Amino acid sequence: MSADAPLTLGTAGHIDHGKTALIRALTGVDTDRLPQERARGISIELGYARMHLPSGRRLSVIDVPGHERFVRAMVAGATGIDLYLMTIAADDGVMPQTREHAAVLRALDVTAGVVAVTKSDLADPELALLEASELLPGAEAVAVSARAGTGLDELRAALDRAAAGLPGRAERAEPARLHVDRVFTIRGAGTVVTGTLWSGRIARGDELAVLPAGDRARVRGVQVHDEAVERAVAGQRVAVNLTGLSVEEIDRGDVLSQPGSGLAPTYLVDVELGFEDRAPEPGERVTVHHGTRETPARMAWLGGRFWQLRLERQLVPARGDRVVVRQIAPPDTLGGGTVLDPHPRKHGPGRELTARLERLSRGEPDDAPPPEGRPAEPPPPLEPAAAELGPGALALAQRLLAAGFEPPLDSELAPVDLAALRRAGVAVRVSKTLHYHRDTLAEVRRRVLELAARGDGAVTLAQLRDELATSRKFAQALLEHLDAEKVTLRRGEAHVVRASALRELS
Ligand SMILES: Nc1nc2c(ncn2[C@@H]2O[C@H](COP(=O)(O)OP(=O)(O)OP(=O)(O)O)[C@@H](O)[C@H]2O)c(=O)[nH]1
Ligand SMILES: [Mg+2]
Repeated sequence: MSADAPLTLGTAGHIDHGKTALIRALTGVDTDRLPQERARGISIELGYARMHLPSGRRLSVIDVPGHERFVRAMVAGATGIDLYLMTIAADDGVMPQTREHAAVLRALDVTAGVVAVTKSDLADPELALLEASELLPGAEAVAVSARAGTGLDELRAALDRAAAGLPGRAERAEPARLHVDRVFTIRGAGTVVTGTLWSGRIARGDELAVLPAGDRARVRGVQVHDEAVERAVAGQRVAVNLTGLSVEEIDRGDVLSQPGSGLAPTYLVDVELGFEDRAPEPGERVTVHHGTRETPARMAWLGGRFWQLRLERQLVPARGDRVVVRQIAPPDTLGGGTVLDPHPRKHGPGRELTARLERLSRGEPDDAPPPEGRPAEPPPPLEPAAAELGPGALALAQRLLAAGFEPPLDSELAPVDLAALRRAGVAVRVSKTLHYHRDTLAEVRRRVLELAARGDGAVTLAQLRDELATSRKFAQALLEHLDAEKVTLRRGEAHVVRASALRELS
């Protein structure tokens, strides 16, 4: 353990409970940078500041928005933090997002933190202090006022006590990994991404892989809180200037990792979960958050506390990572847990499987062969004919795969690469303007057959749209393609699955 190891602190709490004002009082930094944030008086994006505690401990602060519509930003911000600063306004008490943020912190296993009862110049803080001890037992609670400047020293001391037991991440010998939370360009510098460095180090000159697409980029410069550094270490807020990659080729939610780290995108994850008030129904559609990315998913129950998450968009998890599971409508946090197997096969419950998951849950090495089942990942993307594809075409294949059910328009793609991919059978024309990766189409076909099997043997445009969580435009192109491929037959509104295709299911 090192008292020097940098830590990341995340704010939490209901809208308007004084998170941003408190961070400004503690650090001098106004984390609401956007004009619309200043105009509306609410936080929309994640904000960043740094803080030095009296002990000398350095903290990177992530200030999250409290609005119920921005919980996904809160989860993305909270995902790499070491400790929390929960605010509860003295004049308002515990409110829905106070509870939901507390649930997210539990789901992420962020157990160290402090509660600030804010606005104690407006109301007696006693009641809110009591509520705090019920909501987050074990956390110190301090009454403060950002306006009057009271309680700030007590709060800093409490933060120091909460931080004292935390080892930080810097000394873990793990490959570099950063979950991107912002991407932008700086004139003269090019593409810059920011995020919390979860593990490892990033230094100027390093080559990094961008997942899930698999592109490579080189690090031209590294900054920690606006200061250029030779290298950034785990636990720090980092801005990385990348060469060889345009802003269009990288998104919030992507993962920068050291090549050879073993990280790979996946549509399936076996997890161990705990829930707040209710467990999802087996088969329920939920939102799964991991790192700074989220995706709709189906919950397949594996028995006990074990589940398989069948993801609609790929995540890039490692064993031991935390995930948050949220209800789609009305949005609310159900719970969360730990990734046991980031690349399982598609399977249901089974005695051998349970025994293996129990072993993984205890942290034992994963030496058992995976249980029998259908391979989770689509077959290896490239056939012998495709082995001669150039780097441009390979990158395009990855891009199509990563785009999932919503591929870019042909007009946005390099025609030479697209033609090469089509010849190799990797890209398949689905409409006049769209190509899909063939693995994505295989997934669509599987989903259509499943949907039809659950219903009356047919699917409608609206059903497929909802199933794939996409727009009518993509769902329509896909259904027309399946009609043309003789998987389905159009009868009015319905696309009836043909008997020949149905046999695939049995
Ligand atoms: N009187 C008083 N007002 C405060 C205090 N702290 C914050 N406020 C006011 O409360 C309002 C909301 O404060 P913010 O800091 O923006 O709240 P927030 O939690 O960051 O809000 P979101 O980020 O939108 O969730 C602002 O008008 C602040 O000036 C305080 O200690 N005393
Ligand atoms: Mg705010």
